[in-house]
Amino acid sequence: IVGGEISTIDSHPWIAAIFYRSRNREMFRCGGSLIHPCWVLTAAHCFPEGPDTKPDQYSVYLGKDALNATDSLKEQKFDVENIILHHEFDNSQGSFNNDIALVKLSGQCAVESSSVKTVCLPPTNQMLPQGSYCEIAGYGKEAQSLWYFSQYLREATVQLIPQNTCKSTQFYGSEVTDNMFCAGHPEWKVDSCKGDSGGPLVCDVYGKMFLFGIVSWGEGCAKAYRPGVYTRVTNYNQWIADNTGIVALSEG
Ligand code: 4AZ
Repeated sequence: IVGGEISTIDSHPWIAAIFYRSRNREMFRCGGSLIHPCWVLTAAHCFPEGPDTKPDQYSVYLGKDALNATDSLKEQKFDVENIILHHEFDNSQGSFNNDIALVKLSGQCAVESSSVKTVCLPPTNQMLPQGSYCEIAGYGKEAQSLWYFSQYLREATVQLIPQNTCKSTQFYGSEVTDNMFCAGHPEWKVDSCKGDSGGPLVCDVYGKMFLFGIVSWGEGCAKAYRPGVYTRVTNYNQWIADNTGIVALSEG
């Protein structure tokens, strides 16, 4: 997160930290969001092995304030039973269309606490007013030029950018599909960045937070006319239901 502030997991208790294990070393890979005690929603590009992704090389932490420290009173750690990538995820043109994936936690799944809670999926047709403010959070880099991730969970407020604006040639043109939306800062000082991928963009609807976006891509971080691009979660309620049985609020 660029231009944000240190946060605590209790204010974003649905955040998951996904780690990749190779030769007994665990490396932070991506963020994610707990949408059900057994399911984390994240980005498909977090699994560059594609269809060959091996679930047993991944683990998921919930309730984590800091990447490089363990708080055994708050944290819950899980092995991964299954990873479902969207079959139409397409990165051949570097475009990240359908950048969405589901991670199934193994065993008893998440136990709710002050630092571990699920986030709600918005109803399919839930629109947000243009210029709405939403929150992003993650353990990603604080500036594009840094080589290390943030030690602590960070959060920031971004503003939704009208679809036509983000599809204009001054912005991303046709790289932005209807499965994506853009959010940023009027002076380009706030953005998601490398390491925030897969994590949540949540917006307040009548006093309740809903997961509207998944951090997906962008050209650099906090660059003028190059805002963060997010997977449009409301386009995938059917896909999520088909793969997990979870139904978005007020549809079922
Ligand atoms: C990345 O490389 C990445 N500014 C994530 C988010 C953004 C750019 C890059 C958005 O994971």
